[in-house]
Amino acid sequence: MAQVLPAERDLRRVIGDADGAGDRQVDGLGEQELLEIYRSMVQLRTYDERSVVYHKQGRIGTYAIFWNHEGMQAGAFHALEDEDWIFPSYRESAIGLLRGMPASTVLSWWRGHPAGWWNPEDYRVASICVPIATHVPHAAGLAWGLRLKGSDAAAVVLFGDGATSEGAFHEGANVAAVTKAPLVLLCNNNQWAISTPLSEQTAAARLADKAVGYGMPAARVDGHDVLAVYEAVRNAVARARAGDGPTFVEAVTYRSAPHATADDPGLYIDADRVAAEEERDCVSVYEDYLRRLGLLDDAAAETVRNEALATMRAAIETAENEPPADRELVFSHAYAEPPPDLARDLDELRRVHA
Ligand SMILES: Cc1ncc(C[n+]2csc(CCOP(=O)(O)OP(=O)(O)O)c2C)c(N)n1
Ligand SMILES: [Mg+2]
Repeated sequence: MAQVLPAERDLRRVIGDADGAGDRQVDGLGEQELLEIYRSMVQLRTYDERSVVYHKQGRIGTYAIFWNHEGMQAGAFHALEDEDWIFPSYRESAIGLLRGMPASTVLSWWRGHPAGWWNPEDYRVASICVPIATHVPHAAGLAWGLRLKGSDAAAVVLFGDGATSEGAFHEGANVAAVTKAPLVLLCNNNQWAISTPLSEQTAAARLADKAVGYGMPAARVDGHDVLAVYEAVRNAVARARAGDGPTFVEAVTYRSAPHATADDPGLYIDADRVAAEEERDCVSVYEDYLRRLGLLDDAAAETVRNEALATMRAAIETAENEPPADRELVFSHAYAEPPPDLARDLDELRRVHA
């Protein structure tokens, strides 16, 4: 049977059980805001589900699935103001959609096409980071810079449980704390780093405990509860804006999907646990909460889903209609004077494709 790990019992939640026992409401979130959060979750869910289909159809390359992480992403996003920065990992590749980035841009990124590049400043969304944790120091630096410039904007950096074992995480966390950078370090503890379970990743009882060593506070929430993530990140951002420095937020989730489309988790994952997580996924849990408040019915939910689906269908068409990329771009923009071996490789590329 699926297990609830001891470390998961004390998680902060806003949404109660299926009967509404324990439901809370978050101050400052009215009907419109609650429905906006729902639209964001459905947008992300639809992006993710369609991407798996597009991958199977050979229309995008390897794809890092984020099924059941939509709540932690949307909750964090809605806790930010428009001027705040987001540093995503590959697991949050589509978070830019919530800032108005076209879905075709993100699909192009997964197609390895230059139309998938953007200017981070246009959306306050940094490049999707694939090397584990290397964006944590970047985010700390940018946040520190915002503070030095007198801006009251903040930044949030999203990374996984595995990232907390990387040197870059520790360096970024330390610099952020010492400089009182307005940064939220948001860890998606989905309990797996590809096939490495959390128990083999760390000897710490909770990832949130790591914050103590840097002199920053931490919050630990149910990452499948979109409003619990929202509340924790909003508090952390308020603290950042007040000049009090960074906060570590551990959102405890569970990776129910393969690591990526290239992975076969059947070899290592707990199938019962996955089935239990699928039963109580973050989008359905939030839908039920909104229904209990009388804010959502079948027709409204269907309209939101259809809008998201139409966006994705148009986006894959746009991405596929991009003219083929200039192959030589791979060699551009790194060196003013390419070293001889790179120049030889470029000649070879031209010869092969002549
Ligand atoms: C610096 C670095 N080392 C190794 C890898 C290979 N790698 C890709 S994903 C991954 C696991 C990361 O796990 P976690 O941080 O928990 O993130 P999740 O995939 O669960 O979102 C590893 C080791 C990498 N991308 N970058
Ligand atoms: Mg992980």
